[in-house]
Amino acid sequence: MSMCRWGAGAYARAMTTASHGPVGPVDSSRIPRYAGPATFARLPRLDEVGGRTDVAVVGVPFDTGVSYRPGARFGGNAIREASRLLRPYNPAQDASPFALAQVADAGDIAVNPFDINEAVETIEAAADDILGTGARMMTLGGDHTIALPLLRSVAKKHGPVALLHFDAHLDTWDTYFGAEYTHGTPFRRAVEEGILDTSALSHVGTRGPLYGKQDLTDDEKMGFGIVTSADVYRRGADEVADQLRQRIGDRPLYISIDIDCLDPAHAPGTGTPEAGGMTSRELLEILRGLASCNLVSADVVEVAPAYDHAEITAVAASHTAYELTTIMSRQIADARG
Ligand SMILES: [Mn+2]
Repeated sequence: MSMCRWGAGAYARAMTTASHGPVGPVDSSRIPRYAGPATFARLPRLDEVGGRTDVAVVGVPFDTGVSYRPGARFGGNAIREASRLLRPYNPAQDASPFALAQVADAGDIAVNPFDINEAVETIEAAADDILGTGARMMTLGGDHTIALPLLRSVAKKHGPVALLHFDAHLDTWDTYFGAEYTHGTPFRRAVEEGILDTSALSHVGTRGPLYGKQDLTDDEKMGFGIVTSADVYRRGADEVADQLRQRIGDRPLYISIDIDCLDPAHAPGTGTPEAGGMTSRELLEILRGLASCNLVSADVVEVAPAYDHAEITAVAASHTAYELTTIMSRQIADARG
């Protein structure tokens, strides 16, 4: 029988697998990167690894919580498409993340685009299912509303978690137009619900005009420290990472990355851009400096591909998710000894 050289069968056979080890990405020396379905980093789907994985890459196509430009519902698949370029060895962390642990693409959580409350409930329930299998989550948004149900689920498992929030904005506002659940309010809700460890909360990359000084006062009362994008520029990524690491210690850590933490030059494809942001190099270097932290799950949100150019934003987001996945894979491998 002649071997089929195309289609799903050929694609599955080209997945790199160490004997009894994790199923890795499709081998790009056999099937070019631009061919075949765009799972994250060309990794297997969850069903192709028997429904069990150490790190689940999950999309949440939801952007009903945005206050300005919509479009982040398409972010997850734009990141997956850009992630075709990711290669299996990460020299910056001296690790092969997809060989150290099983990483699989768990597809998207299907949420109601017309009912935010129901969407938030659906995301929490789906996250409970995934975390319940023992997997860590690498979530691709979606707008920032989704961080609240993800944090609820993570806190059920780990207790209140330390939070590192990379964003141009505080996202600790109270309500918009009377709505409690929006992309500008998830972390105030999370503090109110007691699911964050308020001794280890930081915003990174903050900048831009606010409604008033009270925004900062309120935010500080909730326990947040702020590393502005100017701080990152002046002090450098290493010093910032050192300071963050000291604040976090060995607490279970959740990292939430709004891609608008980057300057619009590095991430034009987003809903609420602000001038004067970090470079993608600074963001990646800070993350690498946090490799020893106990990262239990993470998200990358607010990629809105309709405003992107040449996949600039989606490429930055895919590399960001890659660094986060590498941190988790290394820790999983270390814990196994
Ligand atoms: Mn945000």
